[in-house]
Amino acid sequence: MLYNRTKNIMNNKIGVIFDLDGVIVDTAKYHFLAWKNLADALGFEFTKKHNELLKGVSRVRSLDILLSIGNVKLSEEKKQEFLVCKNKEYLEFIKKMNSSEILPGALELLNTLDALGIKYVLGSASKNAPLILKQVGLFNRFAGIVDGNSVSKAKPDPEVFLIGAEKLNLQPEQCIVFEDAIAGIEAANTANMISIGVGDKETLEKADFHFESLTEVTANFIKELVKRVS
Ligand code: B16
Ligand code: MG
Repeated sequence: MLYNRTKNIMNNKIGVIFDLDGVIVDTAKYHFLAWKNLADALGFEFTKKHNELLKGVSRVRSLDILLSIGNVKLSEEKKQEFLVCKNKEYLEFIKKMNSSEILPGALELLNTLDALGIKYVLGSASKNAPLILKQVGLFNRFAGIVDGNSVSKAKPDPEVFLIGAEKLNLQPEQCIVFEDAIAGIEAANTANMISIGVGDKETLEKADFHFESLTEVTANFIKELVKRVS
């Protein structure tokens, strides 16, 4: 009884928007392998450090960054060809994913939010987000999905998160965003949402709160945020 009351009280006050890559799963390693193959074919080195620049960035923008690293200029037609080719290769890795690839603490946090009656949606730059969520068995857990297909402007533009707030039926100030990329934290801050950085503290210094991993996020922390928003 008390549980249900708490659930109802909290339900409408706050909502959560999760980034996908780097927060729920680590697909960056598969992006890296596919981009590296492309760089190899074009004859230049692409390192894991370079790959950091592509985190949270759209596919098209990622290719531009990659080409600038190799100082390679391509026609629009050739770029389209390479984008299709890279994604095909990336999908080969994605099709082999399963629930063992859910990042530590993610499932527990979703369970905590469910128990508190707090709704959550996805806010990812990836056009493959629905497939990835299906692969790891989380697709049906989210109240909505905003992905690279739903937006016209990529992070750091706040569009992806503002659409997320609409799906949650909440004002931006009532939303909290979990993000691993600088561009995503900037997008959340511009949207006037509570930004929570997951990963390297120095990289995510502009986040309102920071955790090394989702395993550190407690139910009490979420309850405090609910109070703060109220
Ligand atoms: P796709 P996120 C982002 O996912 C990745 O971090 C970024 O590296 C990738 O380029 C982007 O998705 C687009 O992905 O090629 O699958 O459309 O962190 O926003 O969940
Ligand atoms: Mg990310």
